[in-house]
Amino acid sequence: MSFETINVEINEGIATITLNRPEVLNALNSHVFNELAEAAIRLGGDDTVKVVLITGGPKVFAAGADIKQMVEMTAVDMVLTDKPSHRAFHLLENMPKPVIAVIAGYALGGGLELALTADFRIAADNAQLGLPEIKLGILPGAGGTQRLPRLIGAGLAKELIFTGDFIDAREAYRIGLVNKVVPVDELFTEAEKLAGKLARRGAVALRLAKSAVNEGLRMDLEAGIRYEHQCFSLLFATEDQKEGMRAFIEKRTPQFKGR
Ligand code: DAK
Repeated sequence: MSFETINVEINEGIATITLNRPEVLNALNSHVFNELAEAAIRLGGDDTVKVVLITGGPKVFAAGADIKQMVEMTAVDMVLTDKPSHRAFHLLENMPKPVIAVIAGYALGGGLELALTADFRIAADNAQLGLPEIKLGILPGAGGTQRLPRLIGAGLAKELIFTGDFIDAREAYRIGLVNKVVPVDELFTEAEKLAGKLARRGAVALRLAKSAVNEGLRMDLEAGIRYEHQCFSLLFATEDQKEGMRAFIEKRTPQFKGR
């Protein structure tokens, strides 16, 4: 897959999307959002891809949306240009397979909002995370005021949003913003290890488990539990369910086919 502002590589079922605008700390402009959307569509529909990693490389994740592109924009421009970022983030969040944000260095503003669309976040010990938009006279407008409180609770989210302060990886781990912190030189090995583990799970079960959590969060508890039961029941139509349970009984490792 060839893009200009991102690189996409696929290796043994694990796709890695790497942001590639190092000269501006991977700032996200509409071209990046459009390419992320395209990558999400292609990787989401590619059955050979089991897990997707999103990263900015070992130095920086992304320092936010491109301030130089936004500075002279008007409210009307914003109304007309909200589509690329919202579309890309919606497609990434709803990819029917696990997505892991692999964060080194700064993950700020739209960069952190991008990481919030992933299922998990792994951070290097050099990571700095924050939503500094308030210091620019705006607010997080690419999902930050919505996804962050759902992840870490309203009180902690408001603290980050209202102060614009950065937090380090340890603090991000303490408040549940990232799942794991590792030394920077082990970041990609750890991410690949986790991705490899997920790639060996049944793809249909993973897809429905992700859907049950994501869709369930949009429902009341009773509706969520009914939806969970539909997903659960559907899995009994898969070969993977038979294989998983037989393998347990026969004391062997299951070989899932994703069907
Ligand atoms: N945009 C554009 N350029 C950026 C940038 C950014 N967000 N961040 C860094 N750069 C550029 C710098 O301008 C500099 O370029 P030159 O001056 O060399 O040409 C280069 O990257 C290196 O940056 P620094 O020289 O500043 O590097 P430092 O190590 O000194 O500082 C820093 C690193 C990350 C602390 C600093 O660069 C910084 O504070 N950056 C801005 C962080 C920030 O405020 N981020 C939030 C941006 S607002 C929406 C879509 C998206 C969004 C909202 C709505 N819809 C369409 C509805 C999102 C908004 C945002 O993310």
